[in-house]
Amino acid sequence: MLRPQDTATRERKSLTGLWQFALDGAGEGRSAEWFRRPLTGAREMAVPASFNDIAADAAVGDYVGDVWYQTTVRVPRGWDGRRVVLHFESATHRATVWVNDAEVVSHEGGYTPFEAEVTEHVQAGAEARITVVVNNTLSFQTIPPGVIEDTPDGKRQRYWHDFFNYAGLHRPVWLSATGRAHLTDVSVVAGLDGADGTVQYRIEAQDAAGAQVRVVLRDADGAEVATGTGARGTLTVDNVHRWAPGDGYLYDLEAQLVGEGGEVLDSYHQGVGVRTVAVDGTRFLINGEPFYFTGFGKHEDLPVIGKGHNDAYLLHDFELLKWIGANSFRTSHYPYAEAVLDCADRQGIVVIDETAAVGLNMGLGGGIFGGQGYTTFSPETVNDQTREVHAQAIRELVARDKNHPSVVLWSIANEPESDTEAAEHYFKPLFELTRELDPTRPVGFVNVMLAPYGKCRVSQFGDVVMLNRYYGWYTQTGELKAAELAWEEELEGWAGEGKPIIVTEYGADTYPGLHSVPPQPWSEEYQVAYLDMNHRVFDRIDAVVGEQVWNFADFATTSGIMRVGGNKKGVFTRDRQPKAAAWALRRRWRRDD
Ligand code: GCB
Repeated sequence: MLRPQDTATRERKSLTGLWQFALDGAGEGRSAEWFRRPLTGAREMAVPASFNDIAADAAVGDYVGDVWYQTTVRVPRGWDGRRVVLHFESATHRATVWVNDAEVVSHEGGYTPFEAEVTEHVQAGAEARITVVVNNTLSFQTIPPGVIEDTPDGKRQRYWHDFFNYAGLHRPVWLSATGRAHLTDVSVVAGLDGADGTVQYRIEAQDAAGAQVRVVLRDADGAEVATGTGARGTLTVDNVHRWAPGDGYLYDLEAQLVGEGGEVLDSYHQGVGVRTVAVDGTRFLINGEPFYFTGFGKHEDLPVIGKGHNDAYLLHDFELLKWIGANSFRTSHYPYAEAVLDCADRQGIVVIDETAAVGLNMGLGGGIFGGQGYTTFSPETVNDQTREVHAQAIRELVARDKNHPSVVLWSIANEPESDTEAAEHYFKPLFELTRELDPTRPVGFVNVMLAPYGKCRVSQFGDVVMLNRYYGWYTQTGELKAAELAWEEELEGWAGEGKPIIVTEYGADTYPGLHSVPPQPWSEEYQVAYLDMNHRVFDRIDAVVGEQVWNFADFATTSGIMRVGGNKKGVFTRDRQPKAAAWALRRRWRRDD
């Protein structure tokens, strides 16, 4: 699947804006065929945005079930005879779509794109009604998992991840047009050969009998540096400008479909960063050079719009990453909007790209300790069907993000149960699948402190060890000396595995404006002292090749006695103001300043 683009042969029309929106508490909309007419009793809803926080109403905020979105779009007159596609960058967690009265597509999984060709259902120059039923229910057969419980307060969605279950149309929606003969996929794999670069490409097309593929690679100034013909091939770039952390240099690969008479039937542009990634013993290499990750686990989370994509915050967050000296982040705990990865590509920020497999661990409640009375892996809970949904989530993630130079490592799950035989059986094939889909990037998963060194049975499958640890917060709370000893001892154990270690989470909840001497948990001073302790430990262990603080910013969670207006481990507040820790990290990460 190719993202909609405006090119010499393609057009796109954005469907972002205000749509009609209705809750379907009785679950009657599908059988009553709400898609056949304007939604009755509808209110307006912004797209892109989570629907939850827009209305000041708990009935919307905590709603579980089907919600309906509807809009009308006038198909451009000039699209007569064109192939028309309706493209959703995401619908959380699943959706079915109708164009006028015709059902055109359904999709499972809240963070990857899907589309349908709708040519036969629309008419150039005429309006089309687009109706989407989005469902936010989580079960043991969804990624992430959850269960619905009936309570005196109504239907409640329970889940084992520590962020609010925002839902809706979180990302842009597009109507786009191509010719009948069109490109359907572009894959690139870059390599280095001394000072030169190589770009292997593979182009796919449909309804293109008799047509030829031509590719043109241009540098950032638009100068042609290599060309090729045929659906597959390798281009060589003399004296290549490498993509590197802090230097997001991109070439542009234009793929063209050329007809028998030499006419360009389709044209698509793909950014290409020429860089290599490898693991060598305990080192993580980018372009053959050891790389040390600094940065954060982030969230897509904002006041009012929840997980809705917002370009202004996108840029501001990247400015703050630069300000603080971060060179990387993890897309905890789901694939982020593609615009985020594009920005990382352009700015030379390194990304650990994660699936939405979070909370496959019944030892954790809402990301916090405390069993929930379920067994993680069993025929009734996380089972073979769940694994297939998980596998599909991996396929869609790799298909979507394979060409991003910023993505250097796949994380196939966050903090699953990993100390049991059942976990080993569940995960082995998923690691194999990921490697088969993308042999060019290392693969890992993020280990939880319930499966410490010596107990984990899944880390054997990873190319790197990724650890989330809260010594000095969830354990040894307020006792940083004890925490330091215990943390170092565990890390020494992992270092003996001979793989690079990235500490993908360490953090302390901090209430902004709370101060104390001596540093007490929840104060800004404690967050600084806690991070300092962690850094002393990391600096003593060579195998540690990265530190990503939990979290970049405070974020919304379900309510609970462990959460004060959400998770407060942010180094920035939810509205992106720095806590004292932000200045401390800046001093450590930006030694130039
Ligand atoms: C974790 C989870 C993360 C939580 C965090 C916390 O280990 O991966 O989703 O938010 O801990 O703050 O408890």
